[in-house]
Amino acid sequence: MKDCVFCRIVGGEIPAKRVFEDDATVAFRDANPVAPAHALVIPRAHIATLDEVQDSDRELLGRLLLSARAVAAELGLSSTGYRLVINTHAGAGQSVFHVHVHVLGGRPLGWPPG
Ligand code: DGP
Repeated sequence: MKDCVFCRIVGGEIPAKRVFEDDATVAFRDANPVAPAHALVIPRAHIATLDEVQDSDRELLGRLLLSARAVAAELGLSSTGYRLVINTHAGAGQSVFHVHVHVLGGRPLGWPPG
């Protein structure tokens, strides 16, 4: 989608520090990290929120999680621990409307989240 910042990252129009990619997903460092390790995993295809994901995207959802796990390993978080977050809609903090999985780690992560 032309005016989507994450589509433009996928297309290479906006630079990002990529940490992982495959045929279905791209992962890059978050521009406003809230933890020492903070990356985003996105589908190459534009889907605005988790609520727009279709039953036919079932495999893609699995691919996003597997990519997030690979990103966590790449960032050295596999033994220390990490958290995956999908903010869905503005009320939950979603600010970019291209579905994405936050991969967070590198510091103690409190529970419940804020
Ligand atoms: P959320 O608030 O859950 O929609 O997360 C969106 C994240 O995207 C937020 O943590 C900041 C990050 N972000 C926004 N624009 C850019 C960008 O142009 N480049 C990168 N690397 N991250 C971005």
